Amino acid sequence: MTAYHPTPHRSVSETPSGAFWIVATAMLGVLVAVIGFFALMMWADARNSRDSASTSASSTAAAAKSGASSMPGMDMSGSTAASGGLTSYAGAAPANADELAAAHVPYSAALPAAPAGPVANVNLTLKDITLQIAPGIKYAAWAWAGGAPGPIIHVRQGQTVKITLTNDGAIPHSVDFHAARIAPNVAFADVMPGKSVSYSFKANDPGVFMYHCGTKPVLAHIANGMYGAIVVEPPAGVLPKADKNYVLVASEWYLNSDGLKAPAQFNMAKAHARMPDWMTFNGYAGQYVKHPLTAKPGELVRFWVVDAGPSIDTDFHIVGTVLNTAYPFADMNPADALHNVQTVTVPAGGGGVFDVKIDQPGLYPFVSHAFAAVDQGQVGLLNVGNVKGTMSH
Ligand SMILES: [Cu+2]
Repeated sequence: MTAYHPTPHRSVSETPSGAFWIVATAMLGVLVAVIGFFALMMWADARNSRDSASTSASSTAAAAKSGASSMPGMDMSGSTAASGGLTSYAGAAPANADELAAAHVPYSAALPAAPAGPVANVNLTLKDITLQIAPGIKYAAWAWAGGAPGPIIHVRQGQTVKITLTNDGAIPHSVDFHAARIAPNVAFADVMPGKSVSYSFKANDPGVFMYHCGTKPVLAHIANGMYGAIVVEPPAGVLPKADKNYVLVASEWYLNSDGLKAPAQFNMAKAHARMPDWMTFNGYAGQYVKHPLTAKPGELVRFWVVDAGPSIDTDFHIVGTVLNTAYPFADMNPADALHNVQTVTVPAGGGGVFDVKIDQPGLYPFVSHAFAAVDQGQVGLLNVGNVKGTMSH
């Protein structure tokens, strides 16, 4: 905080130099102060978004600290040649991208049933795995045994959630549940490769919550795919009964190559600069455009949305309708809900729940209306009434 000096010329004006030097050094002082100010702003807003030697050194040190310096799936070298710098690989696609999109098996967005009884046992396995994040785009992820996001977890308010986390990855990981009120230094502690850990918490707070690996550097672990959603459903009767429940986890991907031939890896410089190559719902660009979610006309469709980030908010919007009821920030108290609103922000690390009833058959895109996100893949379709065709909105 010392870089900005409000009176940079004071000491200069006190010295008995010639007028030229007084003016010249005063101007230099102002220049230094201005540069210092902007340097501070850049540091605060996008730490080390450029490939500087210090970026390289600090990133490598951070990686070394977590034992991650030589891990596949993490390019933290910071050098332009190795990491791709800030080159965008958005929109890269092989010639047969359309075929690949059609053949892709979409992540199931349907909310699974909550287990019965007082305890919900949840087993999670972390794994280094090569994923497809867009048609023909391979990414060497640190994720879950089933890919990214991790499994959708559904429990009922008041149930005890018993988490068992197994680390099948090559470096330490952990799991942080936003739905828990628990000492994080104990429950969310690092688990060594090959080891497991268990902890329990009571799901007293209803909503949809993020869970994620909280091992440092957290930005890299989340961006690599170590996130998911847990729905804590309030008791029957609190919310109107939904005919369809869909869970969407929004996230960003930062690539060090196009991922067409060899799998891309994580690019820390682009993550710091918040310049994703791809943005997705449930881990794969545009998967519900080719494979739409479905509803019948007049059904109550409930979207449980988590924005895993790591850094960019999701402005949830459904084209062609208005959100009948929104539970912003996944505050499930009906008295706090909003009605008949167009777009609601889901913050990075937060959730939101949205009810819609659509009478007219058609194809209704759901998007983050921060529209760069749509171009980068954060778009899907709700097919109401089993209509034919597709659209490219
Ligand atoms: Cu991790």
